Amino acid sequence: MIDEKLESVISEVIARNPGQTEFHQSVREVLESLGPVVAKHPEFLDHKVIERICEPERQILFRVPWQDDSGEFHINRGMRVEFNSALGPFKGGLRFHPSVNLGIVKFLGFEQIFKNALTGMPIGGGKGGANFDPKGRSDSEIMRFCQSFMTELYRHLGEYTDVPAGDIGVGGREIGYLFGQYKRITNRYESGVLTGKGIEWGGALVRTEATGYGAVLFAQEMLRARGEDLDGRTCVVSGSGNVAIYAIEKTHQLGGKVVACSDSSGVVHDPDGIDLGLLKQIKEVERGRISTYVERKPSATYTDRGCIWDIPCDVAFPSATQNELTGRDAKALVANGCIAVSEGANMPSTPEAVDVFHEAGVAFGPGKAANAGGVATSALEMQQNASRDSWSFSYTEDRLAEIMRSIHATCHATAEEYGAPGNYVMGANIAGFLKVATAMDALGLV
Ligand code: NDP
Ligand code: 2IT
Repeated sequence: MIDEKLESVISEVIARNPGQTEFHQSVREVLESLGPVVAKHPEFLDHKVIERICEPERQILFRVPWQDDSGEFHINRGMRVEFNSALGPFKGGLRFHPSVNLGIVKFLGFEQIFKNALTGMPIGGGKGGANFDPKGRSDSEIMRFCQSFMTELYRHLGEYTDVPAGDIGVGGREIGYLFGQYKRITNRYESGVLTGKGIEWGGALVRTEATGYGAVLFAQEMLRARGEDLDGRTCVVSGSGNVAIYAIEKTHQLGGKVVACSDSSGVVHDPDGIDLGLLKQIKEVERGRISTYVERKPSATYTDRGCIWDIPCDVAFPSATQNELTGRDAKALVANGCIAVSEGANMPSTPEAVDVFHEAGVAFGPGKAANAGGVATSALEMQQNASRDSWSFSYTEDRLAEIMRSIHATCHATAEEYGAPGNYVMGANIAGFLKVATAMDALGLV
C-alpha cells in the first residue's frame, strides 16, 4: 500500500522520465517505504522535498569518440548524473557496460543518495558511465577510451564537487587512466577527485575489498540479530567481479563456504568451496571467463546459461547486476532453505523477489545498506587524501566493520520505530531519506 500523495509523485516521475524503467523501479521502492514518514513530517510533502529528491540536480550527457587498435573510429555516449549534494559532494561510481543508458544511471544515482546517507559520511549521491563494452579490448584501447571520457567529464569534477569511482567494468586500471588524464588536463594532483586509486598513488587500503567484505559483514549482523552465525554456512555468490570475489574472501574468513559463482555466460558450482586463488588468477590476472575454472579444478562443474539460484544454500549474495534475481529464483532459494540474502549488487532482486523473501521470513539486506561498505571506504579514501595520510589495512578494515555494524543497527532500529520490525528495506529507505530530506529542508528551496 502506498500513500495517495506519494503515488502521485511516482506518476509524475514516470511521466517526466518515459521509458526509464529501472529508475521508476528504484523510486517506487523508496517511496513505498515513506508513508509513515510523511504522516509524521508533512513538511516534506509541503516543501516538495520528495519531488526534489526525485529530480537530479544536474545531468550531463556527452560524446566519447575514440579509435581502436586497428584505427577504426567509435562513438559512445558518456553520462554523469549529479543527483543530490545536500550531504556533500556528488559521490558514486562509473559503469562501463553496453547496457548503460540514462535510466540505469539514474536508478543507480538515486540509490546512491540514500546509501551514502546511511554510511554517516558527508557524501552526496551521483553516478555515471558509458555504453562502452570493455570486453576483449586491449589495455591501450581502454586507455584511449578513458582519456576521451575524462577529457569531457573533468570540467564537472573536483574533490569538493563530484568524486567518481568504479562500478561494473571500471576497476583499478580504468581509475588509473582516468586519474592520469584528469591530472594532465588540470595540472593538479588532486587525489580526492576519484576513489579506488592504486595504493601507490593516493588509494586506500581495503577499498578494493570493501564492497564484498561489507556485504558479508552485513549478512553476519543480520544473522546475529537472529541468534545465528555465518560460520559453517553454505553460500552462493553471483557474479565473479570485484564485489563477488571479495564477498567470497570474507565469507571464507568467517567460516562460511561459497560453493558457486557466475558470470553473464554461466555458473560454476564447486561443492568443495570456490578456490579463491584460482578465481583471482582467472579474473584479476588473466581477465578471463569463469568457464575456464573447471578445466583447473576437477571438483567443479560449469553450466552454460545456468541459474545460480537453483543451487541450495543458506545465504545468498547477489553480486552481479540489477534484476538478476527474480520472484521464481527467490522461491527456489526459499524452497532450498535459504535464511539470508545480502545484496552486493545494486537492486539485484526484483520487487517480486523481495516480497517472496519478506513473506518467507528470510533476513533480506537491500543493496543500499548491504553494499554501502564500498562507498564508505571511498569516503575514508577521501579523508586520507584530504589529510595527506595513509592508514594501515587493519585500521581501515576496523573502520569498515564499525560502519557496517552501524548501518545495520540504524536500519534495524528504524524499521522497528516505524512499525516494520525486521524489514531492512523499510529501515534503510526511511533512515537514508530522513537524513537527506532533513538536510535539504534546512538548505531552503534549492
Ligand atoms: P565487475 O565489473 O567487477 O563485475 C561484474 C560481474 O557481474 C561480472 O561477473 C559480470 O559478468 C557480471 N555481470 C555484469 N553485468 C551483467 C549482466 N547484465 N548479466 C549477468 N551478469 C552480469 O563489477 P562490480 O563487481 O564492481 O559490480 C557488481 C555489482 O555491484 C553492480 O551491481 C555494482 O553496481 C555493484 N556495486 C559495486 C561496488 C563497487 O565498489 N565496485 C559498490 C557497490 C555496489 P561478465 O564478466 O560476464 O559481464
Ligand atoms: O554502487 C556503489 O556504491 C559504487 N559503485 C561505489 C561508489 C563509490 O563512490 O565508491
